[in-house]
Amino acid sequence: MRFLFIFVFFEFFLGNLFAQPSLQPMEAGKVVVKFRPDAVPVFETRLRTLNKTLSDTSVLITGVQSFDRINRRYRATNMRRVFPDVGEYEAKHRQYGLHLWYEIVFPKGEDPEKVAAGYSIDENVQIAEPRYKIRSIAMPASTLPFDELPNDPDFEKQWNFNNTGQTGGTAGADIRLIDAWIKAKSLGTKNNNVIVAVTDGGVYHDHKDLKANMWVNEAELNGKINVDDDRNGYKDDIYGYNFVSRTGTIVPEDHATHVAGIIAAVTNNGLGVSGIAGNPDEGYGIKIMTIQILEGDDKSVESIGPAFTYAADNGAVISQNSWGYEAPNKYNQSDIDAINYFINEAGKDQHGNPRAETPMVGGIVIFAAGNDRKDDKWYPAYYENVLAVAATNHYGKLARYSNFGNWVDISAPGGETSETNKTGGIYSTSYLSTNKNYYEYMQGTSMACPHVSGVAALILSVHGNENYTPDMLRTRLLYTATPLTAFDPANASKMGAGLVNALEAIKPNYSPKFFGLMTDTTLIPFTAPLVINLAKYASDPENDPLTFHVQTSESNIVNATINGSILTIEPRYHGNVDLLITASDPFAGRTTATIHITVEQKYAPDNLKQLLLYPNPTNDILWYSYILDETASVFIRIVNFSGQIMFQTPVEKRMSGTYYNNINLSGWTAGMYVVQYIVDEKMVDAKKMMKK
Ligand SMILES: [Ca+2]
Ligand SMILES: [Ca+2]
Ligand SMILES: [Ca+2]
Ligand SMILES: [Ca+2]
Repeated sequence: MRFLFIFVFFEFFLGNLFAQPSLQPMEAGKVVVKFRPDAVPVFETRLRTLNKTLSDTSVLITGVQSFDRINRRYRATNMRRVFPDVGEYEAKHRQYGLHLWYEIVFPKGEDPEKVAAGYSIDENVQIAEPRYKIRSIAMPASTLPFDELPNDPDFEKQWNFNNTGQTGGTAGADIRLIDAWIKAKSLGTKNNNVIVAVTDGGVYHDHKDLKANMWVNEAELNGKINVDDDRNGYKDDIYGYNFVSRTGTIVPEDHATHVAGIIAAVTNNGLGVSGIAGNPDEGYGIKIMTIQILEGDDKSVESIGPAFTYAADNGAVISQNSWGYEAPNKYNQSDIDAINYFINEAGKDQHGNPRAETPMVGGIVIFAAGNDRKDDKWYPAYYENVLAVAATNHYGKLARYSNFGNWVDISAPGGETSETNKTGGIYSTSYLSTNKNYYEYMQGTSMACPHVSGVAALILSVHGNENYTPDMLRTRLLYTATPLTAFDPANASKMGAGLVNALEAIKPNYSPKFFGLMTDTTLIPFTAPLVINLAKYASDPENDPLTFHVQTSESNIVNATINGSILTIEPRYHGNVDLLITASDPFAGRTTATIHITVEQKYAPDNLKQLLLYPNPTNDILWYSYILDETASVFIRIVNFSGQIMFQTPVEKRMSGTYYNNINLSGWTAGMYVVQYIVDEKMVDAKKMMKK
């Protein structure tokens, strides 16, 4: 019912965008401020002694005069940390400045934007903003109750996984899941520690088709009620945490349970539906952590941030999010800070080291694009560091409700249901208070998003290890997506990389190879650089795009640079040098080859002018070298900028060759000098030199 209400409300809103009064997409009576680091110790000390409760009505007085003036003006009654102190991870949270965020409470009649503006002028405050409301990205569900639980043949309803045209859609407009499972089985599993944080309403963790794949905090399961048994800062967090009620009691809901089932309903258990990464018997079993930030008709968590830090600090590496702010162009910076914390710190312990057997170091955050059928800035999906997911129908076309635009990263099946055809929706686990082990059809980008989270989990369960990074995962998801140009030419360019493709995404990566690149020593003249197009000598089994890198054993003999695939080797000096060339694909597949170069000793008269200085600038010792191509009289001279001679070597008759020596400049006045190279009484080269 909650979702029906939201839907009707937004239809109304969209049709009257400019005629209606403002939506007030903000929480009443609250603003969020970020203090300057030097202001916070005062507040921390003061708040410890204040002992205020949130029901207090007296004005908040902290002893910081400028701040208290604003508290009086808006009759602020309390403040508290947005990110609570959670013990062993507190130090890491402080590195991210999360302790600087406070929520300030004031009477609900005040306009939060005005109050935020009022606080933002205080010298102690860096940022002050209203708390923008969030909503589940849900669509009205078309329900199809079952009298008795179906057996696994309900996989037939899951066209999104394997579309044979069974629902009247287009065969092949699916995520290639059957082929992916076959491939995963042949590859074997590498990691059973993939935890996906379903950040949503509460997941019904006792659902018969989900229970085996729920994350369980064993210390709390076997611990004492109202005690934080594992000392992670949260009491009784067995399956995750309810950030709305601030308790461990998850309140099960249909939407979150549906989302969780798409990712990890228990596959092949003779019951109900399949989940993308839900088959522990085959080794690609993953765990769902339920992070409840929405509850009932209108209750949502006041501060999203701790939902992300909790998930990261307790082992999740994939954050699944089918929610967004109520209005476009709005977001809270504290939420964005927490999303970045998840991306950087998931898979790491409190010291920043990889967690034991983590499938990835760092996290990926995946968001539904939203159901407004608009190209607007819908945060957090719009935020560039997260993956934004648009929805397709069973024809592989942009679903009629889906947001779209060049900010969308990828698409996945979200389905479409109508009164006459419910089977075009996405069928998954759900929850009714009267039928707890429920299944139903739903539609929305809310349903599309967990397809990407599920495929991400499948990739990590097959390939994940301590060297796997979020960049590799993100690249793999986007790079292997099925282009939508064939299914929906009109909209394909606004639907990101294409339709998520589980088969291509879990294929192992093979490293590129070099072939035909010269391995014998190559003699190059002193006069001209050698240019090699490395793309002609390297290939990747999957035709992945390659990036090249070069490392030089002796940078004073050649200067080697790479621009795209073009390697340029500029001679500087005669001698031998090895160039180590690396070709890398986007998934950490790499190969190396060594090129041996000899720069010819014989040089043309033009190259006589070879005076080299090192280091430059210098503190004391200056090394110099020069090249001589025929027998001659030679000396080196240093002059200051007034032309005064400061130093001169004896004039010596020398054979052709390379000479070097050093001069001790300690005690010289700092400044600019010129080093001159004089051959048979002619100055053939001069270089500026800086004495520090
Ligand atoms: Ca705990
Ligand atoms: Ca407990
Ligand atoms: Ca099942
Ligand atoms: Ca490759």
